Amino acid sequence: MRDDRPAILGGEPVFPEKIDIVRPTLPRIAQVGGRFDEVLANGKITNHQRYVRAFEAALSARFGAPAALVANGTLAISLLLRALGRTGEVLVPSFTFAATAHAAVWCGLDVRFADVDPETWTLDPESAARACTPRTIAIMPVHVFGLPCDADRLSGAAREAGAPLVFDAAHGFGAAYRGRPVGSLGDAEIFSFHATKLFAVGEGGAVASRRDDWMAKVRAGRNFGLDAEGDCEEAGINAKMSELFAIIGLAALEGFDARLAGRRRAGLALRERVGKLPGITLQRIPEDRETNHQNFAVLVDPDAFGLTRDELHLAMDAENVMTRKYFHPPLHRMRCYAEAAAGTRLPETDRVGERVLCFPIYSDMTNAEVGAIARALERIHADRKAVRMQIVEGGVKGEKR
Ligand code: T4K
Repeated sequence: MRDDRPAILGGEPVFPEKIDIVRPTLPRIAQVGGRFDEVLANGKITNHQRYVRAFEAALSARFGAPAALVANGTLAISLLLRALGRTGEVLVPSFTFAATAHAAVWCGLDVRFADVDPETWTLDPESAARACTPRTIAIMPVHVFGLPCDADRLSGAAREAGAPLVFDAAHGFGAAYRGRPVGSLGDAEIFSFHATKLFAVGEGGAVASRRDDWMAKVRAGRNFGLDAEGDCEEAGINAKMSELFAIIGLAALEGFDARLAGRRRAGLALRERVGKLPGITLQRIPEDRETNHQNFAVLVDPDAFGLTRDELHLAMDAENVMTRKYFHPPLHRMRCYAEAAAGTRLPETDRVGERVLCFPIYSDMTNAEVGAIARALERIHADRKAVRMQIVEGGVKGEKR
């Protein structure tokens, strides 16, 4: 008879070796080797040459808004915020990766946090509107896990506050809101092309905006602030993307729509299998939005599921399935934001942050992989009492993140 006990109780793990939360799909040498060879031979390897310009043109066409490539998503946010040319505070969700707020702090700006919607986990337009002050210089929501924010309602909040709406779209490449591609929403959007992203280049990022004045500043700012005469109106930084990454980006773009379709299949299959378990809640996808399934996240209700999120994380680890608590702790609970968050109450962010757990999702995920992840969860849930006892009494420890 098959031993279907959870691995944490002595059963065989559903995967023989640890599977990563992310498995980037990157172009192979056959697709990029010729161009690599060309730039390595001619030495035109950085400072916005042929392939960075071609990649930028391709992205602009995709977004329906001019794009500027930079070294990573964090610098994309910083350059954009500096281009606004104002001092004050940036309104951000606290349920996001640290870079969203850190980039503002690195520009000498203050951050202020607002709460998320309880079902979509993206910035709640009403909470954002309430949190704005006369010092708000921008509202920066995040398309968290690839689900576009409620852009139209946030746009209303931004108009009322007299502040631009700039999206942290680090997760959002390929997603859409009311038929409009992420990249063309609000006053500007920034992207990350980090290895962990659905559209992965390695390291890289972009700013997309129809505001010519901001884009001119971003373009100068990523190259030390230099103008054509060699003078600098403002002190810039080095945030250039190399030709090698641009070559990878161009090749990655070619197969992207097929990868997005694969990701959607995997996301829907995981939602179908995992979402049925008691105490597991999925991110709600409103009908007017197309997620790109950048991450597969669930909330674990400890009473209804019978285990806490942290206990499930340990039990999945024993199954050789890497899970991550993106984004816990939320930013307003981080030591570096204690002062900025003093007196701020974010009950939905706290609830989501305490319960969220991200599972592996890949663009080339197989049905067998989806099935094994679901089976692990099902059997952990079926044996939840013994699993808890094993963790508590056996002193099981694992990775904290
Ligand atoms: N805004 C938001 C909302 C963001 O999420 C991010 C970044 C940014 C802004 C800033 O964009 P960038 O400046 O990064 O372009 C990752 C990434 O470093 C970070 O880009 C990302 N968000 C954040 C959510 O997660 P870690 O610390 O979780 O990655 P790590 O090294 O623990 O790896 C996680 C998984 O990925 C493992 O399964 C291994 C796999 N992996 C990782 C790397 C680095 C690979 O397969 N290949 C790789 O090269 O941070």
